[in-house]
Amino acid sequence: NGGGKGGRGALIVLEGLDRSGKSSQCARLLSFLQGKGCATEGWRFPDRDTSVGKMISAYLANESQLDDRTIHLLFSANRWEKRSLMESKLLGGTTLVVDRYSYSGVAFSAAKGLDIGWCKAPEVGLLAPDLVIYLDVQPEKAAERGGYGGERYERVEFQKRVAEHYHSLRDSTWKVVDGSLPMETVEEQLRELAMNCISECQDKQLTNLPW
Ligand code: FDM
Ligand code: MG
Repeated sequence: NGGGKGGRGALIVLEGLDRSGKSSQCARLLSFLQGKGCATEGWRFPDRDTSVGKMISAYLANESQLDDRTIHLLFSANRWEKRSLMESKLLGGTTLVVDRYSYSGVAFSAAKGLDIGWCKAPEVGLLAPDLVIYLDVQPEKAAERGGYGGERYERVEFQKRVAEHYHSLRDSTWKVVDGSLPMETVEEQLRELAMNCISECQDKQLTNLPW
């Protein structure tokens, strides 16, 4: 962990709508923490490199059609296939900065009309984040940011419903950051949240998602 105390790493998740700035902020946070000498890796879900991830990627690019529940379970499986590696990294003292996690899984599928309880069920037993940073940006504003890339879900009406579901998922591990502030301001807030989280969770047990 760079601190030399031998504690575990932190599981830090960034969530938010498409074009909320998550990926840029993850990259900035990652290089900041690495620069501080903290063992840190940047992860993202979906992880499009695995065979499950390739199916997800094709679905998102509209190159394949899948039933709503089927794609939901693939997104979940894509986290499950990474769970043991995630656990060993964290226990070994590496902090993970993760771009999207189970909250995306539930919010996006629930926005299609699937039952929330059903959406949460396959996430039970995955590792619980120590900190979830939600980059809060109005769906209309996000859409203005250079537009969407043409993937499935990149439509304002849909993103509005996703935002409502994200809202209902907020719990004590969430910190909401105003993603419409200048990039440097957001970056500064994330640095502080992350540093506090890393030092606080060194001696804390890893737990599973409480769903
Ligand atoms: N997405 C992402 C889901 O629908 N479920 C999930 O479990 C995850 C992790 O995939 F629209 C959606 C959210 C987004 C799309 O994500 C691709 P990226 O961050 O744009 O690659
Ligand atoms: Mg996207």
